[in-house]
Amino acid sequence: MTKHNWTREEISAIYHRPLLDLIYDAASIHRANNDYSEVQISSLISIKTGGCSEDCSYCPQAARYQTDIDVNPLMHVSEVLDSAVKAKAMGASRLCMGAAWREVRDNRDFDKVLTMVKSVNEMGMEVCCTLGMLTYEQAQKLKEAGLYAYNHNIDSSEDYYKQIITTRTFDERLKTLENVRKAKITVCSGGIIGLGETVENRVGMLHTLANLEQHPESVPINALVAVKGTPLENQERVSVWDLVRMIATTRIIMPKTVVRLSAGRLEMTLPEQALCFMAGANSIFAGDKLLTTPNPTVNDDMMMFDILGLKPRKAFKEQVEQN
Ligand code: SAM
Ligand code: DTB
Ligand code: SF4
Repeated sequence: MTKHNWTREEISAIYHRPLLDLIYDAASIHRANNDYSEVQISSLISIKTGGCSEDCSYCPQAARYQTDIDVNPLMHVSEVLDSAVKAKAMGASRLCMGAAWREVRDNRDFDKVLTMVKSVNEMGMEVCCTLGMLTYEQAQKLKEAGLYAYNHNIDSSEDYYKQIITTRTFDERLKTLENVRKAKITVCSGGIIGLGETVENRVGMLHTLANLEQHPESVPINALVAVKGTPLENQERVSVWDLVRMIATTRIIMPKTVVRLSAGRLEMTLPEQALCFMAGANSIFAGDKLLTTPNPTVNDDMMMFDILGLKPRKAFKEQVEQN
């Protein structure tokens, strides 16, 4: 049975345990609940890049910051399908399509996204989208098109959220997650560490996620990629020990959730990533690029999997009822 009434104190106590005890407990819980040799490979495609109206202070795609990215309108369906074929060939079981939108609008672009979802689903991959805020009706349309997961991060704790983003509220984030759940799409929601938040803000973020009526099926933990031109450009890189603590705590409080070691892997060594897998991470984004920033090469990742004895997880491994 998974628990949905965690207190902040309980989560904080787990986070602050002596590191080796924390890793040991998280690894034990991971092994008792999941096939620990399997890691989900998800591939990201930025289907619409930059020019976003929001002010998320970490994001290179916000129009108001001067960053060095190629701004692109919505990709053609055929280009997306070409990328999906390549992602599948490198072992990805999930394809996540990201758009730099505040919210989905009911227009021709949305119709194109629905076509992309339908086609990628027909290729036998788990299709995920991250398109900003959604109404229930839009979530239903995505579900009908074959969407498997929707990514919508809460990013930080409710208190710290206001310091990072002012153009929308934490409650609006939760409302979209509710709409996704109601439409029976699996939920992918996590956040970022290294934004200048306190440890208690991190605990607050995990508290919100672990006390949702149903745990998200996946929780991405991103380490901030500090991008030149964004307000957080000078933010110091988060310590790998903090990342391990965050992953281990997430694993302990949400035992069956897929925990994704997301942005920030490029700066990590193989042994550092190995500790994250030991502590319960069981998903990565693979491919040379995240949305706009670089990521380790597929070759390097495959070598890492070989060394660590990990294998890619197959698509549609059901776990929905267990959460
Ligand atoms: N526009 C949509 C939204 O904000 O929901 C979807 C795309 S947005 C880029 C998806 C997520 O990427 C954000 O919620 C954030 O968690 C993550 N992200 C963006 N920039 C990042 C950065 N520089 N470092 C780490 N994570 C980042
Ligand atoms: C998530 O949690 N991380 C991904 C995905 N969901 C959409 C995005 C990471 C973006 C990192 C910065 C960039 O490449 O633009
Ligand atoms: Fe826009 Fe999403 Fe970036 Fe915020 S995180 S600026 S909503 S693309």
